Amino acid sequence: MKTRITELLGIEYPIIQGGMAWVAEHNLAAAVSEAGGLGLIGGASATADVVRNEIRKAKELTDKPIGVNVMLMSPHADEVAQVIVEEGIKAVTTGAGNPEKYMEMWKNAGVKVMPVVASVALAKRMEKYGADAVVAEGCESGGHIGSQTTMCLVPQVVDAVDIPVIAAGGVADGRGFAAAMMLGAEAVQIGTRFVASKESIVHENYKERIIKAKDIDSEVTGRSYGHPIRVLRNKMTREYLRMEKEGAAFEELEHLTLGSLRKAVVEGDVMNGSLMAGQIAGLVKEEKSCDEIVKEIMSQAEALLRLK
Ligand code: TUI
Repeated sequence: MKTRITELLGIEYPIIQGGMAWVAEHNLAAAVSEAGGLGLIGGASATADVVRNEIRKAKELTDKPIGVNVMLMSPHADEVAQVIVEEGIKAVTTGAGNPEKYMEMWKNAGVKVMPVVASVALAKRMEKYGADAVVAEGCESGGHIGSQTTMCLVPQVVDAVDIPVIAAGGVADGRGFAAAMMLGAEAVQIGTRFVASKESIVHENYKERIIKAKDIDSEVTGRSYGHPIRVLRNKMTREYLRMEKEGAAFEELEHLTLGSLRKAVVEGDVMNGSLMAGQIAGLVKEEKSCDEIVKEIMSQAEALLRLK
């Protein structure tokens, strides 16, 4: 399937992997790229050296294009932005902020820039500053989220900009992919389904929580301080939401979640860890390889879109 995104990135299928903190490392990125999508290394809060190392390891596993996600709230964002240029990365997504200050450097280096946006206003601004595409991410997504749903956000962003739009949030199969195309998107970004993939290095306990998740199993913590994060419900979220309701101070809440994503991903602590996942976790029923996931989504979507 050809769209402006497959042309822009030189990939076979318009499927982009989310740049998930701790999860989007070299094995996953290489597997998604090998499957014909665009795999990404998630910069998260890692240092420039760690990101550089991940990029190099991914390149040992695949000759296909890989991208990097820059988490703009990271204290290391400036150096990671630089590493992208130094390592010859050709595609970047950004999250949790406004990447304006890096745009000129990336554009001059021939990097395709695809900021994640959660509003029409930011999408328009990104287009004005030279973005090649935008990822319109609805609040069904896991992790740090905006307030608008994918169904409402995507068509409004499509109408507001001329650059191609990638839909994110709530997509995990061919039906979600086809629906995103109907809304005017030219690719999808998928996170949760890849967290539970065979190549994902996430602890088996975390994958099992995704696979066993029901439709209503995610919660949003941190709304009161303007940092809403979607995770699967557990002991930590119950405690967090109770404290949040009682008006706990930001520092107290921060203390509760300190290192909690690492706990979930590395240690498999499903009681106290941050099990970041989108609402679509309820649809993920099996651990499959990235290649199986991409092929299954594409064949289901192509049948629905009557391309065959
Ligand atoms: O960034 C994400 N998802 C993430 S980042 C993350 S790691 C993290 N850890 C602790 C605290 C915060 C983050 C986990 N999940 N998705 C992309 C995304 N970007 N969603 C929403 C936004 C966004 C929101 C507001 C982007 C820009 C924005 O406004 C910027 C502005 O200046 O107007």
